[in-house]
Amino acid sequence: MAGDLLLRGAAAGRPAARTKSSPADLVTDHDRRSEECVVELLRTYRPDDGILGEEGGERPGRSGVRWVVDPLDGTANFVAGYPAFAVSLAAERAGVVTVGVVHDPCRGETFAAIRGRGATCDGRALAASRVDRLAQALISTGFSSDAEVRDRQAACAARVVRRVRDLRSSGSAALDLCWVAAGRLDGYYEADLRPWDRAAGVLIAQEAGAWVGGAAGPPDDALTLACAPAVAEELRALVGPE
Ligand code: 2AM
Ligand code: CA
Repeated sequence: MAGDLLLRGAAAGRPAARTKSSPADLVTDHDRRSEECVVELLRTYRPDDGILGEEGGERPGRSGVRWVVDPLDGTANFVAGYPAFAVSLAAERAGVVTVGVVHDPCRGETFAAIRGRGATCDGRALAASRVDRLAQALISTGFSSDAEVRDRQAACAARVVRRVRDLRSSGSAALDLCWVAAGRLDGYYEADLRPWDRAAGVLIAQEAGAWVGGAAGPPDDALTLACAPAVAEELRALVGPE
């Protein structure tokens, strides 16, 4: 339902956008309306769960389950009509993500994972890439809306692009992580993400057999990395903290 709302919004022409923390950090009425749609459904089917939404903040619950919601991941793409945006939902218990769902309304694909039970796209099991050489790897990354962080990311991307088959940037962290899960990408890394950008996609990539990690241990706001296991050490050395 939230995906249909976004698809109709994109088809209706260039949606009006306001800036948040920087000129590159955008929000539209559709971000808010998509979140309202997701929250209404969660309130109906899971009334006792808490919700953390990118647009609406924290809504406490009492069941011990909290949903982490990005109602529109890839807002800059959505505004431009570039077909790479998604709705991302993750359920966590005691801070551990147990369920992740990412819906891509443009391709009509829904990625899902339950911890310990694998990852699927529209019900079909997913398997991450087994590529074993960075020189053969198609890697994706994304850029922060913060100009100073971007400078560091551009320098890092210059190092990476010399070593890999090619470098992409979709503008949707959630979709990039799902495409690692599907083996369409051999790896993805990005600095400066927030929990709602990565929560569902990280579980989906992990459950599909990708290596996932961050600057020190699990993915965190400083670094999210998901890739074919055999290239993880080399890629992490290239994009991780110096
Ligand atoms: P968004 O579209 O929901 O903002 C692109 O590099 C990725 O980074 C997207 O997933 C985008 O999510 C995210 N992103 C961009 N600016 C961000 C910000 N200020 N805070 C959190 N995530 C951001
Ligand atoms: Ca968003």
